This record gives sequence, structure tokens and C-alpha cells, in this order.
Amino acid sequence: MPPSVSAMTLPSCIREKYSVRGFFVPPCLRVEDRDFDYVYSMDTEALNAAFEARIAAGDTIEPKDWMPDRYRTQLIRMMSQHAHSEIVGMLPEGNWITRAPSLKRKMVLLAKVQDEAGHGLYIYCGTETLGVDRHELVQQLLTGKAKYSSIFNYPTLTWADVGVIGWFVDGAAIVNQTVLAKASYGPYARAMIRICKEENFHKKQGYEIIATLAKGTPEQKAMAQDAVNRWWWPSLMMLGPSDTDSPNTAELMRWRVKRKTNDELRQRFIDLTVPQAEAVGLTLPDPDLKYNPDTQHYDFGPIDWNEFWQVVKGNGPCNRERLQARRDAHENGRWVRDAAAAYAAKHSQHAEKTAA
Ligand code: BYC
Repeated sequence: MPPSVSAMTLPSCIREKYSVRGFFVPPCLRVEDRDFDYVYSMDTEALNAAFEARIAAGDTIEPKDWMPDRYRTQLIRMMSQHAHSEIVGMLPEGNWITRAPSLKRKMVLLAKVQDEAGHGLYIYCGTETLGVDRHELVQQLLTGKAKYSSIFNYPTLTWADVGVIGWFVDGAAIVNQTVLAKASYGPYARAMIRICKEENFHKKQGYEIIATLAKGTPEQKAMAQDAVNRWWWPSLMMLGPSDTDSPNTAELMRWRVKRKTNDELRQRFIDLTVPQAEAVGLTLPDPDLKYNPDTQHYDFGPIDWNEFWQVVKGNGPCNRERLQARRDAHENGRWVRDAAAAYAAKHSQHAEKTAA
């Protein structure tokens, strides 16, 4: 069936929407049963053109849809790094569960850290829809081949750090992930919707910890200020290198995986956070931070990108400790995986016998 014939049966608005270089390309290149032979009989150029047309029309790409290899690879890279970040990100705060200052704080922190585990699992599931095995992704993390967010390579020295992580780190994550909720890949975008709802809670609990400390004793306020001073710059770095140094942004923006650049998101995070710091009487450690009425944004000082790249390369304050903790956890969980595999094997044997 040549594309132009099937196009005739569609309303003109759809024909126009999906027209590429004067040719109609099918609006839905989904590799579902009856389309399968047709889609795979198209040559790569036609498939690419159809894919680009779908992206341009704002379509959501689903796991069974045809997609260019490079789109798939980029998504696996970004989504698996995101999943690893959620899992490694449990460690700095997990460190404080036994030392939270009250039962209520302990319960809230425990729930938050569990949420992060859930986020990691969702995103691993989302990544698996692209045809990659989770075992392979976990191995990439444990062997140090895969990246995870730089922010989790800093230590949590005091209780105030737990508050600042919720406020800054979850705050930056919300800014980044609200936009990813509109990403072109369906499973990733949908995961972001639920994750962002939970991150909103996380941010509020962190900000509330800091607000409480900031209006507490002078020692408590100093502890909050010290945590703010240590986490501010790494939180800005978390949003990725500057656009001039970001090799993946252009391609990901073109494919509508990313909808805003790293610098745009960083500016948004700063604009949102400065008034929040003022509201609790804390200062941000940047003498150049100043509202610019012309741009209607806050100007800010230079970021130490050398520190960022050192942390990304594995030389941050806690990189080795974090990876070791993940390796130990993986090793300690081996018996659970073995037991689950044995149980599944027993079940399938039983099912086969019953069916026979
Ligand atoms: N850390 O071309 P670029 C959470 C790498 S967890 C380390 O700009 P891209 C939470 C980048 O991978 C949520 N590496 O890349 C959990 C690339 O290297 P490769 C974490 C970084 O993909 C627990 C190279 O630098 N959020 O909220 O266009 C407790 C060049 O970068 C970093 C996500 O993962 C970094 N910060 O943009 C509390 C969001 N930045 O792969 C909270 C999803 C960059 O080419 N990810 N690199 O070797 C993204 O939005 C984007 O991937 C990034 C980077 C903005 C991070």
C-alpha cells in the first residue's frame, strides 16, 4: 500500500499535519500486528522521515513504534543514568534515617528514601521498554561505566543537609523533570508525572526542615546556613554542563526528549529559589547573585566547571564510597535474587506439569 493511497482516506488537516516534503507519511508508524510488514517494508529514509514528522507533530513515541537507533541509544543513556541517580541518591539521605531528630522526622525521611527507590525502579522499567536488560544497566553502574548525578557524590555532614537536599536537589529535579514529563518518549514522560508529584512532597519536607532550623537557636540557624553554603553550587551543577559544553542537548531538543536546555533550567531553578531563601532569612553563597530588571532573571556568578567535571569523572568527595555501597548492597541482595529465581523456576515447572 503506497502511502499516498492511504492518505486519500484521511481528512485534509491530518494529511497536511503528516506531510513531509510533499509526501504523506503514515501518522502512526506503530509496529502493531497488521502494520508490521508494511512498516518494515519501508526503507530507512522513509522511516526516518516518518519518525521526524511524528516528532514535529508532537506525537508521543511508544515502545513498539519504529525509532532511529540513535534515538533509542540516547534514551537508554539518559534514562538509565536517571534511574541510577535515583538509586545512588538514596545513600546520602539514607545515612540520616537512624539519626533523624524525632520519630516523625524519621518516618518522613524513611518514606522519602523509599520513594526514591520507587522512582529508580519505574525508570529502569521504562528503560527496559527500549529493549535493554536491567541486569546490563546495573552492571554498568557497578563497574563504574555508567554515570549518575554528580550531586550524590557530596557528603551529608549534618541534619540540615537532609533539609537542603529536599529543598535544592529535589527542587532542581522538579524543574528538570516537569519538562521531561512532556518528553517525546511515552514511558519516560509518564513516569515523570508521578515522580514529580512525589518530588513536590520531598521538596516541601526539605524546605520545612530548613525553615524550622532557620527560626530555631543561633546554632541551628548556623547549621542550616552552612548546609546551604555547601550544597548551592553543586545543586546548580546538577542541571548539567553549560549549553556551550553540552554535546547531547541539541539532538535531544530536536527530538523533543529535552524541551529546555541545561542553562534555561538552571536559570529557572535560581529564579525560584532565591526568594525562598530570602523568605527563611538565609543567604545564598554567591556575591554576584542579583535581580536584573532588564532580563527579569537573577544574574549569578561563575560556576566552577572544573569541580563538576572532576566529580563526573569519579573524583568527587564520595564517588568511591557511593559505588562501594551499591556494590555491597548488590552482593548482599544476591540470596534474594537467587531465591526469587528458584521460586519462579519451581512455579513454571508446576505450570508446565499442570498444563501437560
Ligand atoms: N552528573 O550533553 P549533556 C533525584 C554528563 S535524581 C553527572 O548536557 P544531557 C533525587 C552527561 O551524562 C534525578 N553527569 O547531557 C534522587 C553527558 O555524559 P555522557 C536526577 C552529568 O543528557 C534521590 C555529559 O555530562 N535527574 O532527583 O543532554 C534523592 C554531557 O552532558 C551531569 C536526572 O537524571 C550530572 N549532573 O543532559 C533526591 C534527570 N550532567 O552520557 C533527588 C535526567 C551531565 O554523554 N537527565 N552529565 O557520557 C537529564 O535531564 C540530562 O541527562 C542532564 C544532562 C541534564 C542530566
